[in-house]
Amino acid sequence: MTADLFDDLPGEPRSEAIVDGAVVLRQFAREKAEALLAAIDRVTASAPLRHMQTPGGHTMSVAMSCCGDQGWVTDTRGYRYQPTDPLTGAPWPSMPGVFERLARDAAEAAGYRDFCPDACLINRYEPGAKMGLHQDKDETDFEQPIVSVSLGLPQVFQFGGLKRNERPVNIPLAHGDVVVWGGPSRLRYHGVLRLKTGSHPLTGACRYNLTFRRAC
Ligand code: MD3
Ligand code: FE
Repeated sequence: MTADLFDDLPGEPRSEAIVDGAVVLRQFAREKAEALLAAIDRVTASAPLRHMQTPGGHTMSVAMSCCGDQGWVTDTRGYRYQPTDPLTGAPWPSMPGVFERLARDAAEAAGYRDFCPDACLINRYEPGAKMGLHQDKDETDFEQPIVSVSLGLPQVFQFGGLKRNERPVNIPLAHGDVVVWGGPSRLRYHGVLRLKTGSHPLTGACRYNLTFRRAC
């Protein structure tokens, strides 16, 4: 029981090196959380969150949207980045200033200067939603890091190896945590376990994850 009491304590901002190029910046986004969530609402008002189809014909449990010059999409034709939203045919909403500044600042804090993302994927997990182990390899330049921002309910992140069969390490990610994945960690398999039921004061019964990428 005692452990649960401390689960929700945010703690001080601090940075933890995980392995080879991956850095967790605990609480790096906490003070900007309200502004980030307001910006998510603006983006998803014109590019609605949706459950996309995998090339194998499954419906993803996570709801997704994008902003920036490029957006990541999946359908029965495959995975790819494209400049327009397939749902509306319109260009993806532009990247909010608060997104771009946070992504640059986090990359810099982790030692990656001049990160200039052209895509931000917005993931929304509701209870039961998960993302199986996968690699992010639809981008053109793997020298560019990926920055991820967690908001709302906590969720367990799984960090695997360069081969799918390597046993993953579990890393709990909380509201306000930012992770920068670069160098040799960039192509590691990763995923998130099913979101547990709960309620967060700012997001209610869900977790948002923002991932900033250089797609082209
Ligand atoms: C490690 N999202 O959108 S973020 C994804 O919580 C994705 O929504 C998860 O994996 C989420 O593709 C995890 C952390 C993350 C993102 C990209 C990575 C970790 C990564 C790329 C390489 C290595
Ligand atoms: Fe990923």
